[in-house]
Amino acid sequence: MKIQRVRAMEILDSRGTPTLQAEIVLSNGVRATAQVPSGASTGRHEALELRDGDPNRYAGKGVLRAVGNIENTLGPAVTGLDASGQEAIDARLLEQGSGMGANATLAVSCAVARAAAQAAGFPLWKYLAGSRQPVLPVPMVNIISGGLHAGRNLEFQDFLVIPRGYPDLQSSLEAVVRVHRTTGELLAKRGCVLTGVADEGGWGPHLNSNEEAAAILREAITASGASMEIALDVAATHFFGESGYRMEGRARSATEMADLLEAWLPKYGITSIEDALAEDDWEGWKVLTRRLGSRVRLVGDDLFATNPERLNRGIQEQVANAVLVKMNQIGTLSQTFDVIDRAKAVGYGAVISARSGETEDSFLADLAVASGAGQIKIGSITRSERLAKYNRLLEIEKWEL
Ligand code: 2PG
Ligand code: MG
Repeated sequence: MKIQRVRAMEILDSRGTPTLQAEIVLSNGVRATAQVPSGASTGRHEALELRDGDPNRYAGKGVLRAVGNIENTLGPAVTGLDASGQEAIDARLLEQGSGMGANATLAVSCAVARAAAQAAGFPLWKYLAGSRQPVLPVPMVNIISGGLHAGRNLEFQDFLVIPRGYPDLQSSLEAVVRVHRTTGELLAKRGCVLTGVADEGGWGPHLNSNEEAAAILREAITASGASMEIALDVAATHFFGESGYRMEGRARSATEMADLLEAWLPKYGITSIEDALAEDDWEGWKVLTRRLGSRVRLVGDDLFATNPERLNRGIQEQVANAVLVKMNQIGTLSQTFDVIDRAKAVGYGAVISARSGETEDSFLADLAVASGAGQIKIGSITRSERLAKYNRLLEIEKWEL
């Protein structure tokens, strides 16, 4: 089926910030759209997210130039191509230059895949999987937020839970919701005023220390009788400066960060730590991986930026042991699969991840299942931009797998 028409529009994400929706129409009349997410704690090595920079609209964050790039350049470049040739289409999108914006290329790339799946009569995950073995992913769910997602109330960005030992996603989510509720109750008992939610739907309390958040989370897991591991996204890039890792009133070295986290592993049952160190602290990461890599999943987000070259460097230098996968950090579906497949081939973990600014698009859920990555990070279990993905996973579990 050939691509007949491509168009795009500016929509709003979960923070009320502009983002893109693209639509593909195929020659047989099949029509599909895709919406792209946007981060707040973005890494320096992410692909370009093109914004207008016009201070009179959305403080410069409009995406009308990206809309124009889709309608005037990317769309015409792929019109007439066979929609099932994802790699050729993605290559054609990239040929138009990085100035097009990864948000623009990704919107087209995902909309094409969705249209092709529909034309083939397959659920999206089945179409995307190809010869890969699909796996329903285990969620890594945000319960307490800090960092750039919650007004810097804590330095660490995410305190998450990973359900373990449940027979299916449905029962896992029921337990996660219990932990979320119980955490809220424990916070309220301590006098935290809980008037809102953080960017990803978790609690965003003011606490005395980062460790207090881990302790409350463990207490909530016990109190709710749930079986959960704890995961952290330290997002250390965002409090790293010339003096080191600046947290709780003083600067720490990479070794001191490793000391602190190492002590927490058994104390709180932590099995996964993302961005424990900053995006360019390769030496620190080597030490950290040597010390903790056999005991805990060390996930690179800002570090790898879903970039095949950075992941390869990590593999060569034995840095981290897992990669966080965010489609908009790289800009096309084919490159995203390259990163996931490469990670899997060398025994690195892959966690398919949403952004803090999300839309109601559930593409991510299908991608996670299709890739066989086994893990997904969507944020918390409130706010519909998150639930769009969880509910899609439930639907795949119940009706499609
Ligand atoms: C992260 C993500 C999602 P952002 O750091 O892992 O939690 O945040 O989209 O703001 O980069
Ligand atoms: Mg992160």
